[in-house]
Amino acid sequence: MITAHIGLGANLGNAEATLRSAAAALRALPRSRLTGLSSLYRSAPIGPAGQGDYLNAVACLETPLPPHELLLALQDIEDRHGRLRLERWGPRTLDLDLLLYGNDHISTVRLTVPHPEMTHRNFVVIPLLEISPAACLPDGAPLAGLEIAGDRQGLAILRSGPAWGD
Ligand code: A4P
Ligand code: MG
Repeated sequence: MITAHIGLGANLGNAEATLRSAAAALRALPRSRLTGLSSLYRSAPIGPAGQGDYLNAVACLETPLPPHELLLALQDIEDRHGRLRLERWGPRTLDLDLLLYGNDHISTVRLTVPHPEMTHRNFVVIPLLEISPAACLPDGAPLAGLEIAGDRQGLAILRSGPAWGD
């Protein structure tokens, strides 16, 4: 089993309902176990101007799925939530990013892990640290040591607590 961290993001339609449904789909992945789900955050959009705020969360999954199979499973969940790939960094109904896959470095045409943008994004690093405070990059650097880990600009907790039952 490998511990994988997955970033969830949405900024179109009923983003909260989409992320709840995506979390349920992650929970249902074969032979895998969802061991952590961060609070639900509202975040200011990064990318093209004119798009609405995002909702973001991070999930932790124990899984035997190899990384490219996990990516396919994530893309299948995106597709089932009406994901349209239109514009890089543009608005989307659901975006699932494979952030960390154990301590692996992966660099293929289809998959780059750690996700190349993650260390610049407070809406990834802060939720990830909420569920995995000791998380490190493959080179051993603790995520908690990143400057962005202390930068809550543009970020607010919308629903806290396990599974957003608040
Ligand atoms: N791919 C490579 N590595 C990965 C990985 N680690 N995880 C490939 C997931 N996919 C990965 O992705 C394009 C291709 O990336 C895939 O086919 C896969 O083979 P995509 O999701 O279709 O395209 P994208 O999301 O438009 O591009 P990208 O670069 O993944 O964008 P990001 O980084 O996901 O950014 N602002 C806020 N506040 N919150 C957000 O969540 N998200 C984005 C999207 C922009 N601004 C945001 C947010
Ligand atoms: Mg993506």
